[in-house]
Amino acid sequence: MKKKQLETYCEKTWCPGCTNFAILEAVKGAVLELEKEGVKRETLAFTVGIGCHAKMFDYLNLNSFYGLHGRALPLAQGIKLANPKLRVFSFVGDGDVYDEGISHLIHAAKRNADIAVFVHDNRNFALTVSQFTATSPKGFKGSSTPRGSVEEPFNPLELMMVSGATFIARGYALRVEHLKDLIKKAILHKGFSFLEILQPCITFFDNRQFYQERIYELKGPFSKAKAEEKIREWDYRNGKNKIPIGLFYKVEKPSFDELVG
Ligand SMILES: Cc1ncc(C[n+]2csc(CCOP(=O)(O)OP(=O)(O)O)c2C)c(N)n1
Repeated sequence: MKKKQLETYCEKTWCPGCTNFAILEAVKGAVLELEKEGVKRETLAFTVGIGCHAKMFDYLNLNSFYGLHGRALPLAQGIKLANPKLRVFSFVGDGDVYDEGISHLIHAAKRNADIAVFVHDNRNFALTVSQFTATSPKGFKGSSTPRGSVEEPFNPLELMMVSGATFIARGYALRVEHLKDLIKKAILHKGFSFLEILQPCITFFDNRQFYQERIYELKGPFSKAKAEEKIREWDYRNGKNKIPIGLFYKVEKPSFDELVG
């Protein structure tokens, strides 16, 4: 398959310079490589929430389903149960999956649903012009918190570890090759794959410099104890610590569709 065949006729309406363009490139690269390795495009399907991230539906020519806000994951799990031969993944936003649809995220991880979740974490509700989310830093100034958010963010990787995710990784939108590898690994993993993608929002929260000064690549996966230590190295609050990216944790366990078979 040629890269062009993964494109659609839709005009791209992301902001100029949006880091979603980089994520889309990484995804296309991953799909092309998977196809070379024998994974046919017909066997891939994805769902999206609502938001800037969700336009992946408009721009990526694969089997797909546009969900409701926060509801991409039940859709993905339904598709997987109906046709277990498919490899199913979801593109979701931080507002989408850490706020509106957080219960679906926790339960999909808990039951080890065989889907991959790609979180475009720009640390705000971007499409609706910048309300704070669960990963916005304290003091974040947006349209719902003009004087600065008073809440501390949480660390979604920590939440995924206690919820039972069997694949936990973090990538950076602007390290496209590295991200492409993580996306491939997440799609190939049998079980619940969680990939948090740190994504500067050029329009509402441009933290490129912050990330670029702190991000470094891990050589994981690690044991559970070591993965937990690495996951806590940066807790989304502390501006001083380095930020590890890569695969933290991976373990094989029966997936939900196998168990209910
Ligand atoms: C139930 C519901 N509430 C609110 C909205 C309005 N809404 C549409 S997009 C959006 C923001 C999406 O933010 P996020 O999930 O972080 O994705 P991003 O746009 O940042 O990629 C909101 C609040 C909606 N569509 N449905």
